[in-house]
Amino acid sequence: DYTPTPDDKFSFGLWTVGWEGVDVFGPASRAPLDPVAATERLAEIGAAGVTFHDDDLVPDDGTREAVLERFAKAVAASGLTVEMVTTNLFGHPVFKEGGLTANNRDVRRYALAKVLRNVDLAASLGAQTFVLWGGREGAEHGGSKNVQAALDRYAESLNVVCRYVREQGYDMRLALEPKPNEPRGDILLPTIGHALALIGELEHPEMVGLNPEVGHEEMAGLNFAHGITQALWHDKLFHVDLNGQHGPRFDQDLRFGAGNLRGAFWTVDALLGGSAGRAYDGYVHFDFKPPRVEAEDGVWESARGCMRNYLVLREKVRAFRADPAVVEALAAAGVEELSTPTLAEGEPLASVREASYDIEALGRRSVAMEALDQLALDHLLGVR
Ligand code: 3MF
Ligand code: MG
Ligand code: MG
Ligand code: MG
Repeated sequence: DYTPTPDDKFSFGLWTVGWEGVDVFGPASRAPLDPVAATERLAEIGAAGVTFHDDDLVPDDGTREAVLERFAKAVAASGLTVEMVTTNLFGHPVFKEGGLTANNRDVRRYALAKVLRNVDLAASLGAQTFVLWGGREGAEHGGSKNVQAALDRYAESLNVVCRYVREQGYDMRLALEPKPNEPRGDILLPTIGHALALIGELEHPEMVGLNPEVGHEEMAGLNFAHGITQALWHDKLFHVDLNGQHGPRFDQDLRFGAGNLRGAFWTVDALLGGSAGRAYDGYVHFDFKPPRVEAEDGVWESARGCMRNYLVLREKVRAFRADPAVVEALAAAGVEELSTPTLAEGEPLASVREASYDIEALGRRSVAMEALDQLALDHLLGVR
């Protein structure tokens, strides 16, 4: 059966099952969910970890301590791990024009202070990953944002946070979460590639990686499996937000497996390392929204569905990779040949430049990729 166990390392944000259904056209359709009750229920349904934004749990004021104490107790009793903490730099109107990259310097300083405060909180709860999603870092108007200065300020803040983590001796890494748009018209660091490039410019690039989200890349029309595979190749897949999305439209946050199911199959394959590549070993984190039409029963149904779909797909991916017909089809498609370097060790350039190539025959060669893909679909459709 597909019953999740703690070894599967599934985790959920409090804001996911706790989403009350507020959208741009209407108010809440569900009652608030007590974070303690949510934590207990997540443990019951088989999750191993829980994550949250400061604002999901505690207001940024003097009532913090008591609320935190009650939550920390509940987490300990449930057996869950607080594996990731993140800071809300997007909800309050103070961040309407950005947080770490707002034009207004006081806003930036408040945002940085809020991040540092929650880095301390994350460390105190044992979280080793701190996610930063800059949903308000961006613009709607062409001339309103000096993008080069904004990137300077983004890097400046990340450098400050990294220095602080080191000074405190925290065992913690930062993970940037790219998103192309929504809520801002255009968000800075819109894709995995943009974020990777910024990380390369930081003082401590080894401390900063990514938390890519399925829907965010697919909103930009990109292939999520390829994106996370490149992140793995750079050793930057520090965390992940799994969910579902139907192509480039508003951010749907469907449960994992809904939306682009074929993409979900290759996403699981990528997380497992594809054909003998580097695999992801972090928490399998879901960032979805139980649809607004559902009542509380539907909330838990969709949370269970995320894990179930992951486990079903994992089984299918493993069966696909182990299928002798697939091994043969991979060979026929020349997939392994790509692992052979283009030049032999020490080979002089003259030997590649002066060789003769039968480009007509090469142009006519079979690549047998439809056959390979059909095997994948047969596995996904359950007929193999
Ligand atoms: C928005 C998101 C965010 C981030 C979160 C950091 C509210 O589309 O995906 O969720 O995931 O802020 O973890
Ligand atoms: Mg999202
Ligand atoms: Mg989303
Ligand atoms: Mg997310």
